Amino acid sequence: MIKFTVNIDPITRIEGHLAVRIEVEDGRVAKAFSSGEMFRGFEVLLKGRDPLDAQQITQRICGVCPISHGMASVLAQDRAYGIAPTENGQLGRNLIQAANFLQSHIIHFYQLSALDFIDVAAVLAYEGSDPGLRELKSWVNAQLASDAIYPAAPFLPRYEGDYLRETDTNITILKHYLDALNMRAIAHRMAAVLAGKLPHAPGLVPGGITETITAEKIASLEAMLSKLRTFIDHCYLPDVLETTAAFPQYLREGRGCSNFLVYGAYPDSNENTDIFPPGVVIGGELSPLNMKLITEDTSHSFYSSQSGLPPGSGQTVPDHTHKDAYSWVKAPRYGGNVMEVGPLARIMVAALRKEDSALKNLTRQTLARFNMGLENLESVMGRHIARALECKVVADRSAAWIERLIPGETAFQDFEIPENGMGIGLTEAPRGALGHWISIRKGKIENYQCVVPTTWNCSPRDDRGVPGPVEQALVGTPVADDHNPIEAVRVVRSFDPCLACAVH
Ligand code: NFE
Ligand code: MG
Repeated sequence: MIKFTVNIDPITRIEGHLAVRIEVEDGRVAKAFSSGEMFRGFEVLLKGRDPLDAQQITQRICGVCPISHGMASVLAQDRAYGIAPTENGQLGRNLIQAANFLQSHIIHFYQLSALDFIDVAAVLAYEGSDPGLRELKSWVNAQLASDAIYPAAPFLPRYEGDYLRETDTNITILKHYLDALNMRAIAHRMAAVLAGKLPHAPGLVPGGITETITAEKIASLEAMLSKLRTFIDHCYLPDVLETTAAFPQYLREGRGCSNFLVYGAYPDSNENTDIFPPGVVIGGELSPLNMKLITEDTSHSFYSSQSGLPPGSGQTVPDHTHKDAYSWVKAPRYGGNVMEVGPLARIMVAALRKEDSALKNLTRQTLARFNMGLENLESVMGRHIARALECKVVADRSAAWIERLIPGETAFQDFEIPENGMGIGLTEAPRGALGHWISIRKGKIENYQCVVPTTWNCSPRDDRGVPGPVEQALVGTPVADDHNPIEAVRVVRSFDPCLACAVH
């Protein structure tokens, strides 16, 4: 038997510090270990602070999904204070979250993942007149001629692989790579209209949002959303499907733990359920979410706190000497089960529900068009497709939310902070189910715990030794070359890991 071990450390083109070790036997991954390589300590530094600091401090967990943390925090505080946002406040929150969501998914495909499939070297043959591509071509040429240690970063060095051969497709997607940077700026501006600024938004507060709604703001939101929707419909979604068609083997590789967890997000008073409905899929069966089943194991994580605690009474005591530990990420489990969260989970839950939803209908149409079954989505490309489909659903729905904003009506509901209280805030970040748990005692934060999407997906082994979702997805992946594990990084990146979030 031919055996080798590869340490991919760090994995680039993700957010944060992730190392993955794979043990390959006879050409396929037999074992995988995913390690979050740093400690942040947000749960520790929140203790004893004013509860209203929480939505500001937790946004600093991440520069990619600050809005998701701000949202989970204000939702937890809404519960603790016994308040709910007004209609304008709810619509405003949805739109802020949607804008942050759209930029995250677009950036994930173009800037973080597409270069696993698209050949950036194709730009060197470009003879057309697009100014962005001409500039990129001369920049790459100049970099290659320089004596820099890493010329043409972030494009080179790279793992060599079976990149797409068609020059036209490579060029089209590289052009959209450049356009995507502009889309991110537009989405940030869109969120800033309602949230004050991005990435860390001051306007997101318990009770709603602090910005007032005006006709001028509505017009500017409409103009920006329209550009994003055009890009999603005409570039992002077609590019993902075209990449899938060129790499059909990645509709088979990278299947994960096949259990899925969704908390739900984007409540809409005109609908019977959230735009992303909540639910749990275990062994192919859909069941309602039961929050009491969530616990976090720490037997393989660098914490000496008790293992298996529910987040409401969770502890975070870092211990870099902890025996058997190999990650700063805890291992959340649902009734003891390993769960994948994120776009694929949201599609699975929506598709298995009896009730119709925009997400379910779009998924069904897309699968039928490409002659695929739901099982094909449990794969590397399936996660990219799920991300693009839900991006379209959120963008389309945002147009209706903008129309329903009422100029001049309040978007904020006043409140008082109780001496003692507790609240749970559940939402869906771009990367999956996100929960914040707050307890307040004598007007200050007594305990604050976050269980974060990448904590679920990049978790290490649990108390029973069962590997986390990314570790399971890697097992079975063919890896041909120990110096060039491109197949493995394609699997990891399909989860869009954010380790800054995961270790928080
Ligand atoms: Ni730092 Fe985040 C998202 C959250 S991931 S990006 O999406 O919450 O764990
Ligand atoms: Mg935590």
